[in-house]
Amino acid sequence: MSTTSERPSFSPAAASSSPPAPSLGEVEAIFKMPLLELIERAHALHRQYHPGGEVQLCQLLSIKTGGCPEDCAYCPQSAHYKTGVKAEALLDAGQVLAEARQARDSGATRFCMGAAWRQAREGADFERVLEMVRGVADLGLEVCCTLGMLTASQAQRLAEAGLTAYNHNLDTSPEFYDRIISTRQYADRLQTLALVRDAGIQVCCGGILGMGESEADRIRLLHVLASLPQPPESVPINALVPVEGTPLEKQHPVEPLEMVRMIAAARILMPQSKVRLSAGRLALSDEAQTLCFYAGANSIFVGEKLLTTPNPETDRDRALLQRLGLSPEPSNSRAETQRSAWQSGQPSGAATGGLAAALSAMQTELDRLELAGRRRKLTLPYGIDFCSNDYLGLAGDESIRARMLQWLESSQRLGSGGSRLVRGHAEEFERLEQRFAAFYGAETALFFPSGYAANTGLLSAIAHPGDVFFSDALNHSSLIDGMRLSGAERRIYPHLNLAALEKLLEPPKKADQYRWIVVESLYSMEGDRAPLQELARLARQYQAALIVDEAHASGILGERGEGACAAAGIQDVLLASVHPCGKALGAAGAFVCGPRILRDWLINRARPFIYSTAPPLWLAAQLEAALDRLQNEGWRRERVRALAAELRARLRAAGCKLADEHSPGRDEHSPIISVLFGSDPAAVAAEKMLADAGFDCRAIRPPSVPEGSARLRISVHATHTRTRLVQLAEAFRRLHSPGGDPGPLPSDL
Ligand code: SAM
Ligand code: DTB
Ligand code: SF4
Repeated sequence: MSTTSERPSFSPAAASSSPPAPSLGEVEAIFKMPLLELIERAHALHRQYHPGGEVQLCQLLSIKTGGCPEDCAYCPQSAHYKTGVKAEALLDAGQVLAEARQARDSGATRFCMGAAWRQAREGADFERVLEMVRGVADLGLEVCCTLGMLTASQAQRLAEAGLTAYNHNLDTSPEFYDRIISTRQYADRLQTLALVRDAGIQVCCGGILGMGESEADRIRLLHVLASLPQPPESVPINALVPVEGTPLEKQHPVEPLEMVRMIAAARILMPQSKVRLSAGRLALSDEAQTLCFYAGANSIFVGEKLLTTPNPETDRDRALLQRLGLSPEPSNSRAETQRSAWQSGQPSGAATGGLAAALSAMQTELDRLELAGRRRKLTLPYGIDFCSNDYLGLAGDESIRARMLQWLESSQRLGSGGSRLVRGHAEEFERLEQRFAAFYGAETALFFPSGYAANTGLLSAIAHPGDVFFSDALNHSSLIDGMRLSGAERRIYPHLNLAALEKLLEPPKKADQYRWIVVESLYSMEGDRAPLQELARLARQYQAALIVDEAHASGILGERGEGACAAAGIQDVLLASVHPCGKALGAAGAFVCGPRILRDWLINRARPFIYSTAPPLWLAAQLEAALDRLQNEGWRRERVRALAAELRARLRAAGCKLADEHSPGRDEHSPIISVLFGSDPAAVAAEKMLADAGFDCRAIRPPSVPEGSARLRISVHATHTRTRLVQLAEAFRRLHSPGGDPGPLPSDL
């Protein structure tokens, strides 16, 4: 391996979602830094990316112990060695869930199930594992599994069951691998990791120190991990636990400071990942563990056993964290009560029950969100609006206001007085629905009180357990909630990846199984577009139907602003398109457009429609007036699209990384432009700097967008002036060159 004495030049830019892959030389330079300097740098990044001072507690359970056909030289569970670990059958799901509940009650927020398998085999055992995953997820815990190699469909099924992460370690460098394992290849490992990633499951992948590997092997392992298409969300660093009977039984214990060095380098190279101080803690002093935490470890396994080998006692771990002022990371569910119980050593039952306890649990969780920079607050609008969805500027349009005043003068009723099925119906709605159906090129339309109600109402009404939804990974939460409510199976494919979708599609299993492909025509956070015609081709080929949420396309795309569906020639497979009116139309509510039978079905089955009070009648008047503007003033649409293309170019020139840069559905004229910052604190700081410069441009953070892709989402409006665009781009330029002179803007823009 080449060596270099240069100082490391690689720096994980705070303003990017996934740092560029480092070269091997850069990894080496980081790894070989003087230890104190390395720790100092790792700690600074650790504080920046993980400001809460929290350590996640995970609990392991061996659900299928021993008798493994693989020959991993470190492993007490391999059938090749006599270690005293007996081969056992897969545990009962009930027994596993009881363990998981106990783990949760003692403060763990992640439960990891390990099976001594070369690969997970289809059949009753795999079905039982899926049942365990569903059960553990229902307990509000993060669920991780490590079951050996997987197929694509197994990864998919684990994802659907609610698996958070899959642990599959590379263990060491590709060069050293065959000295440790002969029954499988490094490439097999990488293959499963890719399938896990494709299924939308988080990747947990790390290694073991102390197996006789060289420093170069550790550097190579880190290089491989940091160069995966996306770095693993979770990186376990294990110290070999030498087990009698294994080929590595006589290995010298790893130097504690070598663990610290490995953890610090992992923290620098994968700043957003959880770095887990994993096996081998029994051999580490409290002081060595302290240094590991300082260098960037933010998770440990708790409980008196790992899979088959011993682990420190829970009380010792509790005391150590308390002494260090580190707190166990709570889950985003009800784990708060367990967290305080864990800290105090009390069983969780002591803190349960009653209004005061419930409110106090909520407050503690809110405090945690605050610390992590994720607490959401209501903020009144400020500055120049570059964040609302009022793309055409109709929300405050004078002529619409004048028409509504006229309507109010002549109208007797304001509120609707009841649901549409009970006296809340009105001629105004009937007319409105017919007019909008004609505009959107559909047979009928049904008006819902909001886009959320339309999507949840539609999806939960049309599908049943046994049906299957094929859902783009970046679909809006209202679509996700609707699919969940239906009880149908949900198969998620990576954003706009039709090859992955096609792999998931298969002919229906039974005549009465219905299959729905669910997409947005213009994605709300990325601003890119779904390929509707190709999706329709797949729907035809695999006997599925399409559902398209036109939330951000309505009023913007299409010859007349009717959205993307009408002109796409997909009516033969299109069950419904959804057109919210709170965006380009500047009002509220949403139309579900589709065949007459669908409308009749929704009137009978869509619960948000049936059980909501009908919208106020003045809303119908506002929508009539807004549609007039949309139809008569095509310049608004053209202007938004032209301004959007100009702003994109200016932002790129200002050094911004745009979320849709590599998307196959990129649309230069899309009015939604997301500028990536990666970490939450970086996005929030950028929001504040733009606010100081007079722009209202909000940070969007997980869970609204995937982890590590916090961003500022800009929306372009027909009412923006070019001067404003120039000023906004300039503000971004300053953001990217703090303190320095950003230089003049290119004159050709
Ligand atoms: N069979 C599955 C596999 O190999 O992926 C899952 C179980 S395996 C026990 C999970 C991981 O535990 C291994 O990849 C290895 O990194 C770690 N491990 C196993 N035995 C160990 C030991 N004696 N010391 C340290 N880590 C160990
Ligand atoms: C990981 O990297 N370490 C954990 C977890 N992933 C599954 C397992 C450690 C196992 C140590 C040996 C044993 O207890 O059998
Ligand atoms: Fe089997 Fe996993 Fe142990 Fe290897 S590490 S022997 S695959 S249980």
